[in-house]
Amino acid sequence: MKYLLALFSALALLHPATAQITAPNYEEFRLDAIFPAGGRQGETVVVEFLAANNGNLSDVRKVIIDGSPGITIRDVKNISARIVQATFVIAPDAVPGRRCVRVLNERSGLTNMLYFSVGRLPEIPEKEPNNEFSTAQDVTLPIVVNGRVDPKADVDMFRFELKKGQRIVAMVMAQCIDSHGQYKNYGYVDASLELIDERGRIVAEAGDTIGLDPQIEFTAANDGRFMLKVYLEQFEGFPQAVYRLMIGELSLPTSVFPPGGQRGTTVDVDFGGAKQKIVVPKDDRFPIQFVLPEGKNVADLELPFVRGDHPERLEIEPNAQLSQATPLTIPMIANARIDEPGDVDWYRVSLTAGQGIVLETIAQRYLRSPLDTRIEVYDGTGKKLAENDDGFAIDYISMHDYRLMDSRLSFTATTSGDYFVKVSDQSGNGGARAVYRLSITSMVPDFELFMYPDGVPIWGPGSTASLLVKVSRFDGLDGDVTLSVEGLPEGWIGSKTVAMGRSSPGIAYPLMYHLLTITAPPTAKPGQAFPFRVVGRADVKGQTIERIARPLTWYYSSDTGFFRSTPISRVVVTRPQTPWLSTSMEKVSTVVGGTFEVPLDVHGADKLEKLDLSADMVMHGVATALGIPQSIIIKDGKAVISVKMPESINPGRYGFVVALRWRSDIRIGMPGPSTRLITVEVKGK
Ligand SMILES: [Ca+2]
Ligand SMILES: [Ca+2]
Ligand SMILES: [Ca+2]
Ligand SMILES: [Ca+2]
Repeated sequence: MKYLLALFSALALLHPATAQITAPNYEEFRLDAIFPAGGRQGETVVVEFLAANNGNLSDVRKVIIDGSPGITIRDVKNISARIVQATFVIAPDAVPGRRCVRVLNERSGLTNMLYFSVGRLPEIPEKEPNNEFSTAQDVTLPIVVNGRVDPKADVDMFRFELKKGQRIVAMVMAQCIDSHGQYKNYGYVDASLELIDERGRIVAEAGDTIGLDPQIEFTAANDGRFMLKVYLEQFEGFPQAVYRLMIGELSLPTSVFPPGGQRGTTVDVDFGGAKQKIVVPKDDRFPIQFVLPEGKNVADLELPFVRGDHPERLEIEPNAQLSQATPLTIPMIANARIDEPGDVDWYRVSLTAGQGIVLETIAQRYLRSPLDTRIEVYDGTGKKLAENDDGFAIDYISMHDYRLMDSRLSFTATTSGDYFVKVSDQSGNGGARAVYRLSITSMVPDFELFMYPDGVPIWGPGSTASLLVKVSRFDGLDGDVTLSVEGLPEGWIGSKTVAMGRSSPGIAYPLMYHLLTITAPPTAKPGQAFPFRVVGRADVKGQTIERIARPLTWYYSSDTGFFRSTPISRVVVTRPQTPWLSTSMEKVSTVVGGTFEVPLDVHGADKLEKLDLSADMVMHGVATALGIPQSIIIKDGKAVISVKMPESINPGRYGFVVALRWRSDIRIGMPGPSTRLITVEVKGK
């Protein structure tokens, strides 16, 4: 294989004019694992970043951390093109909990984020070999062991002494920190845990206690030596199978209630019996924060806590009957729990004739609650008026912070009076972790934006890259949404586009996905990174409403990838890799099914005679190419591509780009190198 590759490279050098130019490979900036995935306050840890199999993080510049301060990074270096090493100096007062970390390099730009957790308990790395009873690693409790189940048949054993009556907890943290990298379970690490006594008997075991993560509680009946064994289903270890194993005489709260709070308030919460206050920042738009219980001998398991914008309340149990309904006012968020499988919760709200409301649950999304909620609305006589099970359409990025079994329901009262809302569960789950948040708000047209990737690579100074924006419209937002890239430094150019709504003629189904572009000035330097934001604006009843797109980071998985919300999007300059394009065209007019030509300047292609190019526009679904890629002749650095509008397109305004042949799929946020966004006005025939 190596020989063949070398042969092809040699041929390419011999015949540059006919060589196939391949656009940058977007998987190059995919980061699959970080090891260890955490470290203790006050300690210095050497951390390794592992890129995808065909990843390339050459000429690493730095590691970027978003989140609480307290980690200083030094000695960032490439071990290989795929592996980067850095030293994390964790301050003694570093806020415990997770941060988002990424690798910035000159080859592929900025990676997706992975989590690195700052802990309070002693930590050690696992020491192989530890696969047998005889080679088990001795540990002193409490401890967090940073381990990896690799290679394939790897198991990891840890040995410790317990006294009679001593009660310990043990938990593998893997899924809860997004440890992933294989080709099943959406890529998650699915670990199992066994506690074995001196005689080799399994005295406790766990598989999927919290999501896919196993947790054991055990009280020793006698003094003795015990062994904890970490292994993966079917013993299929892999290099990205990173975990944090926590063991000790610890309290381990696995739920927090309420599971969220209003921005700008301090919330009294209960961590499995322990009271605490949680501060919810006023202006941070990120939808969640991760919270940790305080105190001595408390485990380092962070729990998601959702931020809201409305007054909050707790459900009042008992509320399993309509007559016991917890009263709600509008707007409000109720925090509640399905205490035992089959529990239902009733709420009451007073509405006037014609008043419209939106009811929505957050359970699986963000909170990772095991519930599959259902919302029903009843009148005072007990007659059902409306219901919703799963309220969110599934598409490629919608499952970005867990599954979509949460409910959403718009309802308009026909007569004035009390209405009753019933929330139930269809998963058969219940208990402390079976939490949800029910919001009730007035029905007004609105929209929500997501953008990805959150690290947009500019493949060389002066060039342009594309990014993707998703527009979700709610409750009758029929007007256009203008989308623009904002916050770039002087000299950089962000594009604008219009997402047409139903109020535009002929638009029965507004397009959900749209392209935008960012162009770097020629003076930009490889390794530079700048934050930016994508802003959407729409007119609602004479008022402009503005929404900022939520950046999503991309992890690979078994099918198309999965996403996480991240706090910030950045554009990053890399070294030039391939020829790149620009155009003098900003706007063009045509008719449905019409063709037109786009003049192109081809840069950095001195000896090339041809280049494979395509015109890309996000149509329905996720298809982007307007026709198949074309092999275009280059003359004196100029080229012309012919673009045909589909016969199926609705008249209106669209944005498209001409790009080097896409190496991969727009679904997973693969941007340019492309021209800047060109607006095409398509008229009816
Ligand atoms: Ca191991
Ligand atoms: Ca091992
Ligand atoms: Ca309840
Ligand atoms: Ca549901």
